Amino acid sequence: MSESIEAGPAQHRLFFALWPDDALRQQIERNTCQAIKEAGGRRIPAGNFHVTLVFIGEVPEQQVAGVIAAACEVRAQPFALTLDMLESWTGADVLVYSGEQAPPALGALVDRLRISLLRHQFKLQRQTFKPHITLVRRLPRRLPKRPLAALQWPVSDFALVESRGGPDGSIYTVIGRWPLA
Ligand code: 2AM
Repeated sequence: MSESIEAGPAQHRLFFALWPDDALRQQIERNTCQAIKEAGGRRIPAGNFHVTLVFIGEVPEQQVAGVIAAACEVRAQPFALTLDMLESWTGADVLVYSGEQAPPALGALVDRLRISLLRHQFKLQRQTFKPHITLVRRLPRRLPKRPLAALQWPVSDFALVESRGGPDGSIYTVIGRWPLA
């Protein structure tokens, strides 16, 4: 058997996300650093903070263009996202910075991304969407839900991101960004 058959086609682990700029990342760090210290577990580096919109999963190399085409067809309005709660989710054992009130335009963006991906023949898991940034994984104990300093995020685009496993956790690479208008 040849090497290429054994290795199989290259796969890319992809997801759509809201990707904060550096100033927002610093603000997220400021708002959450005390809670993260108290929580224990494995902290997510500030450079990896994001809000997942749609998790796509493993995509063969030759189908990545289809994901990009699906993104290009999405039209959605800009919106303001507020994150203002700290919660731990059991099962996933994560600590998250979440928003109680998802703006309708955010729900519409997620729906349109999903519909566009389905039109391009991508199969998606059922996912209940609640906007959040994962702060800590392998949380050692559940913490009571509580309000946190609010982050006001004016969202004007969305991103397609590739995730690869690294020695110290996930390495994310932004493949493309699309404006909301
Ligand atoms: P999370 O932050 O809520 O854990 C990249 O891996 C992103 O996709 C992560 O932010 C993660 O969301 C989400 N993700 C990873 N694996 C997933 C899966 N199997 N199902 C749904 N979302 C997943």
